[in-house]
Amino acid sequence: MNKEGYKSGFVAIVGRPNVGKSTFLNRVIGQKIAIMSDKPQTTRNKIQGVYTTDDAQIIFIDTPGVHKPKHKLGDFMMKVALNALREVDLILFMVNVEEGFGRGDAFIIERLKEVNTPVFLVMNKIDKVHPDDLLPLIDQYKNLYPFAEIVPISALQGNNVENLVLQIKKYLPEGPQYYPPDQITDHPEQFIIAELIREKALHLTREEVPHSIAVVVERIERREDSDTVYVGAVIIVERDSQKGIIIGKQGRMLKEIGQRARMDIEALLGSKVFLELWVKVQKDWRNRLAQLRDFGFRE
Ligand code: GDP
Ligand code: MG
Ligand code: K
Repeated sequence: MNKEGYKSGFVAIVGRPNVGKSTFLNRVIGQKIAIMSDKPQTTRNKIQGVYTTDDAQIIFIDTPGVHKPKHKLGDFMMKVALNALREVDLILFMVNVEEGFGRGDAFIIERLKEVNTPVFLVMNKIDKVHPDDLLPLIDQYKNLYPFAEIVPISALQGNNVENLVLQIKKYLPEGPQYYPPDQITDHPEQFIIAELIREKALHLTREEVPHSIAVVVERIERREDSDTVYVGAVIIVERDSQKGIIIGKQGRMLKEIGQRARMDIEALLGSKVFLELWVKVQKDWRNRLAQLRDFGFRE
């Protein structure tokens, strides 16, 4: 599923509460996500939505710790959040033009200064203000941070949202479709499961394969007719020789990786697991996936 010229990448949306982040995601991706994003925030960065078209896949990520910490986990979360911000392809910093600049914004901008990732200023709720009032606000924000793009939108009414998506695509690198097109949100355990499998693969092959091998969990399904959870995952390597090592003689290595990973996943999910593993060769994945690996579970 790795088409020539296909673009894909990770985009973090940050912004004070009520600026319209969920509304924007719903507008871009569809109804289902609202349910996801209403879940209480965890320390982990989580995928809020996956937008897939014929030419691009945008994976939107929530980074809770960017916002002013409210509890003891604050420092920890901030560290996780900053790491995530470093590794995404693009950050959307969303503000509410009706409210103007606030202290929460200043806090976020300080975090943005600590990373090199390009940042868009997304000025939301333009339906609430007169266009003349927008320009001074743009100037004010421009002075605070060198935004890669400044895009005014109305997430609620949809004004300029399509254009924003176009701009986002321009900033994404060429890459694979990480998620199946029908996948809208992520399963929270997905990355941990991927890492468990990767860990077993590295360990059992005595690190004969590089650390940059990646695991993408494509499916987690709780089947209604049994208490077994079905997990389908792909181990992605860069070379045929690595594929051979992972699969092993008569598939023995892959089987062993699967068995050991399954036990860990069962402990994690608290239920029986049927784990299906594939191995896929995908050239030039190293850079992208070395980064991907770190989402959500590290630190
Ligand atoms: P979040 O906390 O950043 O996720 O913000 P929400 O998406 O939950 O939006 C907060 C409120 O702002 C909701 O009542 C939305 O309907 C409203 N809202 C979001 N975007 C817009 C917009 O473009 N225009 C107007 N007028 N209201 C908006
Ligand atoms: Mg929200
Ligand atoms: K930056």
